[in-house]
Amino acid sequence: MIINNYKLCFKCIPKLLKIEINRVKKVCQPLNFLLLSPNFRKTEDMDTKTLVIGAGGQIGKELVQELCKIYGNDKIVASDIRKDEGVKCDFETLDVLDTKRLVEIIKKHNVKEVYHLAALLSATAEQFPEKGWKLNMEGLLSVLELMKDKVIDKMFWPSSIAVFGPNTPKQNTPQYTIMEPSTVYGISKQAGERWCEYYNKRYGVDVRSIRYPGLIGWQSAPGGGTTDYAVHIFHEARKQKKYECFLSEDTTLPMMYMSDALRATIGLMQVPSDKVKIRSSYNLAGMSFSPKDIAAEIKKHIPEFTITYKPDYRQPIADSWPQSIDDSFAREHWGWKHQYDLAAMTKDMLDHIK
Ligand code: AKB
Repeated sequence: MIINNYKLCFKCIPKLLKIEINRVKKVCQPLNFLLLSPNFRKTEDMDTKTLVIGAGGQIGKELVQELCKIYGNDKIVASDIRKDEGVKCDFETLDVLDTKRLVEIIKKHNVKEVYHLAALLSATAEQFPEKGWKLNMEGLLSVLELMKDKVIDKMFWPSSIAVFGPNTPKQNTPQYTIMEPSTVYGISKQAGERWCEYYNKRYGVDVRSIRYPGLIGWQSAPGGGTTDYAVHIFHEARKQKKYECFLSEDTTLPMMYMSDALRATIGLMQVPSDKVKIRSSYNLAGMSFSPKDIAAEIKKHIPEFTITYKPDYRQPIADSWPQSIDDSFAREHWGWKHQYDLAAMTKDMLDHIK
């Protein structure tokens, strides 16, 4: 794979990262005048706001609603490439690779906290590796640089179970273990984790992160992930009473209901900084199931439901990931506790999807 005339291999990744960070620095430096201008300092007296980058995505949509409920619509700014007409708070169009525009938004709204969710997920990134690497890496480095310059106080950045790879223990995968991700998405998330920890240790930035499992919710559609089948299956069960799954029947993966994921995300952002002892990213677990397990659970509510299997290019991605996760550090450090298991999640999904 060629990026900026460099062949992407494991040996040249450090070199590539250096290039990326230098590029971000180049973009950020000329913008310092914006941040230090009297006009910008004036905003320090204003109320501060929280910016959600990638607000139109599966997590972003629901996170914005939840943050608005907790803090009020006037405290939240949603941003994405395209406007989501449903948003109740301020909305700004933003391509996260456009650092100048990002700084403008931060300045305009006096943003102090950021949830940076914009990313290309596993399946899409495998189809567009350069784009996946660029979006997932450069966006993160831009925000970390702004944190280093004390423009932003706190950031949430999502990692994923994709940081693990085929050589990782599959059951009860520990926080600290062999990783070696085999997808571009996983490589970008692992590199991102290293950068988050580095910026925290070296510059003291308050960055917080979770390794999300597959997320399932009824309000927003997933896009481009390997775990997306676990959302589609509910909509097809209601509409067609059948579903063709792109993973094989016994492919067990770690999953989580969206309301648990939102509680974890906002909960981690709310705890005092000294409780956040891991600054790469926390393992987080909810439930684990295979397509066969979820189909059996759906059948309890819709007896006519049938499932067939036609594994595609997403199967090897799923096969490289853990089956269950040990999240004892999250439980110990900041009191994480999941609420939904497969049965409770299935019932709630079907109650909401008509
Ligand atoms: C994906 O399938 O790519 C995501 C993830 C597990 O990070 N849902």
